[in-house]
Amino acid sequence: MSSFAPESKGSGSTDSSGYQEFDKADATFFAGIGKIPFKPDAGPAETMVYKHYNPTQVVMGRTMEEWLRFSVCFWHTFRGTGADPFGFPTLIRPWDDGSNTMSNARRRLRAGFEFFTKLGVKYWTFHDRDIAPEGATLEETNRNLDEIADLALELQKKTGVKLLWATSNLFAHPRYMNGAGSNPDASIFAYAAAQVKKCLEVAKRLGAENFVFWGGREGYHTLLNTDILQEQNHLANFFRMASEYKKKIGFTGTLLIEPKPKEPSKHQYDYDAMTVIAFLKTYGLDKEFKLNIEPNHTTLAGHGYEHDVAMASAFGMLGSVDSNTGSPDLGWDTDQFPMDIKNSTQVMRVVLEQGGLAPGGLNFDCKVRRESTNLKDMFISHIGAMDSFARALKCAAKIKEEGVFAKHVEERYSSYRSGIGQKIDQGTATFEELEKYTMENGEPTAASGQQEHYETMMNYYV
Ligand code: XUL
Ligand code: CO
Repeated sequence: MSSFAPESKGSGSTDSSGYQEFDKADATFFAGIGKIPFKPDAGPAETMVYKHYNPTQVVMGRTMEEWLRFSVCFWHTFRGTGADPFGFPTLIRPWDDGSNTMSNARRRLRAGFEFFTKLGVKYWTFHDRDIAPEGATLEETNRNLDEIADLALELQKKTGVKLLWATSNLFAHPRYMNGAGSNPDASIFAYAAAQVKKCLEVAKRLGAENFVFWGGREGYHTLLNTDILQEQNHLANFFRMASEYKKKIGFTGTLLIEPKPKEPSKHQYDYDAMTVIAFLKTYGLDKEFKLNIEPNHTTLAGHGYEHDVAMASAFGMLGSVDSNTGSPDLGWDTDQFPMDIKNSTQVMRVVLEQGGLAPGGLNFDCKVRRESTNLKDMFISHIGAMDSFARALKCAAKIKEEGVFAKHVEERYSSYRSGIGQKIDQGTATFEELEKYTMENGEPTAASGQQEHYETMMNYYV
């Protein structure tokens, strides 16, 4: 069984036998598993039910489904094999023969839509190369993508599942080893542009609500061979052209950039939320793009879990969230399912505060552990994460409704509501005035930050 290899060429090899039963249009991929029910009184070991996520339950004026906008990602859940640098695939799916053929791609897609439907999520996401194999030429690759997009459209219509976002894989193929939009070779820049052009067209056809750019190899390993200013100028031109083409074809989805500080590049240009916001503002692109924040990337950048979500939102730039988590005791992108309710409550506090995520959502850019080999584990992982976020939504709503945090934070900044503070806040104070104020008023009294008081309040809610 070969592993997921987006770079492997050709779609002409013949499928191995034994998979024909899954080729039928009405094939069942998850036999014995029905639609996951809401069962609030379920016991601890009943993990194939929702105990908190009740899509129609109204919280602060909207249904849970409207607030949470869950999405399943195709790459981890239907292309992940569990292979790692030390071992072979462990996640062998009965419908997947491991080949990079079109019939295997169709089987995976049908399995995907059965999974989304049984799980009860309304959205999915994909990279162009996850769903359709690369051909020997760009023309053949585009034909493959079109053919699979036809099937995706049919399955979307049949199930009502919608596309949260699409993205181009500009990092797996060897041609992109030195980057795509920041590549030192213009012909590779051109190839990447052609790939994104096609993917934008497919995204439009499938009604994608957003389009994501993750700068997989947009960065450098050594400054000895890199012109960092030229590379970022080129990258900005790449984004400008994408935004122009989006408008030209009438694609209305939001363009999103997903920050990540490292992996695979030693340093990536889209390091974290503030770096991306500064980049977009520097190049005059901040009205055309928003951010897709992935908390595992945030923690890799050395920040707290919810830092980038809060930072992007504070600047009106939070578009969507790749809701996953790292392992706090490991230093890499483990893409685990988010099960920590305190973390997800912090995210949902920001989401409530900004009035929702739409047209973005909570996309599970997560993979089951390579040891979680049952088909049921695919469900349990998503159910557990969805329940965490449903609980988080309820906690965040209670925090907002009771307003205790808001009141305490407001008090902390109350000196800015009148007098000299108000002048600072409004930007009308001067250094001379502040010197005079300080001389007249003497040494100020520093107030306690009361971190433990706030942490204890948080524990009351979670
Ligand atoms: C990689 C990652 C990507 C993006 C989409 O770390 O998060 O899967 O979400 O390219
Ligand atoms: Co991601």
